[in-house]
Amino acid sequence: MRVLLWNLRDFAPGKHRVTDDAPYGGGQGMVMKVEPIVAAIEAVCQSLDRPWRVLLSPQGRQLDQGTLMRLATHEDVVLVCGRYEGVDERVRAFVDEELSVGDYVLSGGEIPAMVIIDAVTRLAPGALGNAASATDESFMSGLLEHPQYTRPEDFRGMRVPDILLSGDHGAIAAWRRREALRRTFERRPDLVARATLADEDRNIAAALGWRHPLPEQ
Ligand code: 4F9
Repeated sequence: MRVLLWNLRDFAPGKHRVTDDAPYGGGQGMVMKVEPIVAAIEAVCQSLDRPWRVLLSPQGRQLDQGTLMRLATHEDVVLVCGRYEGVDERVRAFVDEELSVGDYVLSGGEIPAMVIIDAVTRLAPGALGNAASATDESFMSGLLEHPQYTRPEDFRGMRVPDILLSGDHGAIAAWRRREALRRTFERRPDLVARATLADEDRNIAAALGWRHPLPEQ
């Protein structure tokens, strides 16, 4: 996989290579101009077969693992970085989708673009640990991770749960599943409705006192 960086200012004419301007209608801040952004998108896409163009902006749909998996299926993804004050509305006609990494203010879309690059890179076939974690992630799909421990067995009296030292792989898998469900129920009840659950998970949910409907499989 390759990551190429393009500087928007290289697509802005004039000595000062200006990429922003005052908003029509007045108001605070500056707006990213449409011509340099569209010139950049067109230049970048020219040599690509079927590029997928993404605008990073707080107005986009929020990124999730499913969206990242879909992005990973494209041969080429073009990440267009806006600014918080915003890009000219007409830019939106030149991208395929608009994505946000969350509801907070950043100074630009560059760090959100890096979030996508990192998350998509680790999905690529051949990425370190990709085969094993893909299997785990489909099993655990939509749940938080179970608690993890490594040496030492005892840190200032905080002991690793005995079950993890037992060598009983079946019991360990069951414990991990239960703890993943417990964590998700406690911390992210919003994820439960969309998670992929096994039949056994329904019993675990009942044992954990989960009183809400679980997703049908
Ligand atoms: C982009 C924030 C995507 C969150 C772009 C300022 C942004 C952003 N997700 N903030 N420009």
